[in-house]
Amino acid sequence: MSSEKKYKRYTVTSALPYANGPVHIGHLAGVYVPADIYVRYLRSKGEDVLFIGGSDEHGVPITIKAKQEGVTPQQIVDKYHNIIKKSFEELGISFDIYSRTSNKVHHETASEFFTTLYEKGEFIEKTSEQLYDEEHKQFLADRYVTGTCPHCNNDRAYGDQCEKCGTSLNATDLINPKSVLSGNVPVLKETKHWYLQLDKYEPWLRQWILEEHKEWKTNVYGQCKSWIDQGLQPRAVTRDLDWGVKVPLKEAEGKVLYVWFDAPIGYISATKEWATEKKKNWEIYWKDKETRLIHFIGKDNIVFHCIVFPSMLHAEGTYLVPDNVPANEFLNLEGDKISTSRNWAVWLHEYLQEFQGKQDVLRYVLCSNAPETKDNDFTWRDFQLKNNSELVAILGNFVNRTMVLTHKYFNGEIPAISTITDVDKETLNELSKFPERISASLESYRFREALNEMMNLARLGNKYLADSEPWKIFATDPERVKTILNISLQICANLSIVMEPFLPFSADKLGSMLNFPKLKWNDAGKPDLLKAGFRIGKAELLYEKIEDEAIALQVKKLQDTKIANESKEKPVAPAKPDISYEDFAKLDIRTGTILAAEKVPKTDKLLKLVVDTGIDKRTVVSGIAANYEPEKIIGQKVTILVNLEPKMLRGIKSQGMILMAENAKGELCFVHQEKDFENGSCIK
Ligand code: B3M
Ligand code: ZN
Repeated sequence: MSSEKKYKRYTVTSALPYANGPVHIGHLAGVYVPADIYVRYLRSKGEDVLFIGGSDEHGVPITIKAKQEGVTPQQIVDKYHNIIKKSFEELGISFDIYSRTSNKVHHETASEFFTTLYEKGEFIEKTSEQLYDEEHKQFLADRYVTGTCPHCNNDRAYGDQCEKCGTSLNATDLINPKSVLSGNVPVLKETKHWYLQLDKYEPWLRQWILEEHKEWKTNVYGQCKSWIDQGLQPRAVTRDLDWGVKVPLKEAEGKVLYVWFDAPIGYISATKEWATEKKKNWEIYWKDKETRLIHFIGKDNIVFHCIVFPSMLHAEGTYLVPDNVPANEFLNLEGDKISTSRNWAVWLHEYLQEFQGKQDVLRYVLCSNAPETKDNDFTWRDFQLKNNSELVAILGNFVNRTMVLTHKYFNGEIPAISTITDVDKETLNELSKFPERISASLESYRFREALNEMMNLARLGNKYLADSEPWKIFATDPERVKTILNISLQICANLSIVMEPFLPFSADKLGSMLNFPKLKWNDAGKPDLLKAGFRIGKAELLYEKIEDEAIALQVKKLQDTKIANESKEKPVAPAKPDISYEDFAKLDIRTGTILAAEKVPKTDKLLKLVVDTGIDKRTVVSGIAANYEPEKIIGQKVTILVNLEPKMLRGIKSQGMILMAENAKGELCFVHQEKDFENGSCIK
C-alpha cells in the first residue's frame, strides 16, 4: 500500500469554498478542521508540508448572487473572500497560502492547462441544443432556468435540481421552463463545447483507484467504484457564460471553462503564487514522485477529486495524482441539513464574534463529532456538554490542579522525583505509548479517534493525580508529593505537544504557562521534558464553563431562523376575484383610536373595545385577544370599517370592524395611518 512508502514532502489541499457566502461549521467539520489537524501534526513531525487553501470564485451561483444584490460578481467574491480568509485565520487554520481563483496567475495556469490538453487532442468537440434566452441573447446555465418539477410538481425547481424532492434534473426536463433573467420561455439553440473523455481514462481509473487504492476510506472508495461501474461518459469542460476563465480558443468567444475544470487547478496556481513569494520551486510539490498529494474535501466533491481532476492530471501527463482523498460525510445542525440559502447554519465569523477566545472549543467539538464515516449532528447542548464535562472537567482541571499545587507546595518550582512506585512506573509507561497511538490514528485519517486518545492522556493524568491525593499527604510525606507533581507536570508538558494539532491556542497557552519551549512531536512520550528546579509560570484557566444562557441564545437564534423560513415557505393567500369600484366605494373606512379595552368573559379570542371613530364613540367586539392584551392597546390608532351592519356578539352589540393584517402563520397586527391624522379621516 502506498501509505507505507517514504515521502519527502506533502502537498495537502483543502476544498476551495465558493465565495458566495461565509464558511459554516459543516465546512469546518468536513474539511478544514481535519486538514488543519493533519498538517499541524506533519509539521510537528518535522515534515515538509505545503497546505493550500483558497476561494473558488467562479461558477453560476456567484453570478446569480451578484444579480440578486445588484452588484458585479467581482464585488461578491471580494466580499466573501475577505470574510472567509479572515475567519479561517482566526480559527487557526494554518494555510501556507489562502489564494483565490480570480487571480491572474490562476487564469493563466488554468488557461494553459486547457491548451495543453487541447493540443494533445484530449478533448472531443460536440454540438448540442441548450436553452437560450432570446431577450438577453444568452445561453442559460441550469441554475438560470426554473420551472415545475416533473416528479413532485414543485413550481420552483431549478434546471439542475428540485430542492423540494431532491431529484437531479436537466434544464430541458422542466415543465413550463422560464428564464430567470427575463421570465420568458427559453428556446433551444445549438452550441459547441469541449468534452473531457472520461470514458477513455476508465481503464486507468479502475486500476489506479479500485486496485491500487483499496486503503481509501470506504465511503470514498465506494462512491468511486459505483461511478466507474456505471460507465463514465465524456463531460463538458466549457460553458456559455461570461464569468470565469475564458476558453483560450478563437472559436470559443463568450465561453468560459466550467468551474469544476478550473477550480482544482486553483490548487496548482496557489502553489505557484506561494512559491514565487517564498522563492521555492513549485513544481516539485506537484510533479516529484517523492511528494505525497492529499485532498481534504466533503463527500459532494468526491467525483471531482477522485475521477475528474485525476483524469485531467493524468491526461496532462507530467503531474502526480492524489495518494489519498479522505472525504468526510455531512454535518447536520440540530437535526436538519445545513443550508446556506435557508440560513440554517452556524457561521464561523459569527461564532468567532459571539464566543471570543473559544476557537479551540469549536475545533474540539467539531473534531470529536466529525462526520468521518456517516452524517453527524451538531447540537448546541452537545457543544456545551463537551466543553463543560470534557475540556473544563478533564483537560483544564488536570492542568490547573497540577499547576496550582506546584505553586502552593513548591513556590512554582518543579520538584525532583525522589522514590518511584509501581503506580508511577505504570503511569510513565502508559504516557510513553500515547504519541504513537495518536500518530497511528492521525495517519489513517481517524481524527476523532486521535482526539479521543489525546484526551485519554489528560484522563490518565487526572486519574493519577486524583488517586495519589497529594493534598492529603503533603503534611506527612512531602517527598512523595514531589514525585507526584513532577510526573503530573511531565504529563502536562506532553499534553502541550500532542494537543497542538487539535487545540493550537490552548497548547500555546499551556506551553507558556509551563515556561516550556515549543517542542516537536518526536519529543513526546518522554518522562523528563521538564527539568527539576525550573520555575513554571502563573496558573491560568485553559477553558471556562459555558453557561446555559449562552446556549439558550444560540438555540433561540436558530428557532428564529426556523420561524422566518416557515413563513417564507408558506404561500400568501390566493387573490380574490375582482370587484367594481362601486363595490369598494360602499365601504366607509375611517381612522380611529381605541379608548378602552377589556376581555369578553368566557372567550379566548374576543376583546370588547370602545373606539373613537371621529363620528362617535362606539363599541366594537374584535377577535384579537390571542395577539393583544387589553391594557396594552389603549390609545392604539386603528383603521375601522364603520358601516358594517351591527351584530350581537356574546350579548354585546358590535358596531363596526377593526381592520387587521394577517400573515401566513395567522398572526395579526393593526393597520394604521402613517401620519397622526385626526380620528374620522376617510380611507379610500
Ligand atoms: N467550491 C464546491 C464546494 O465548496 C467547490 C469546491 C472546489 S474544490 C476545487 O463544495
Ligand atoms: Zn421535485
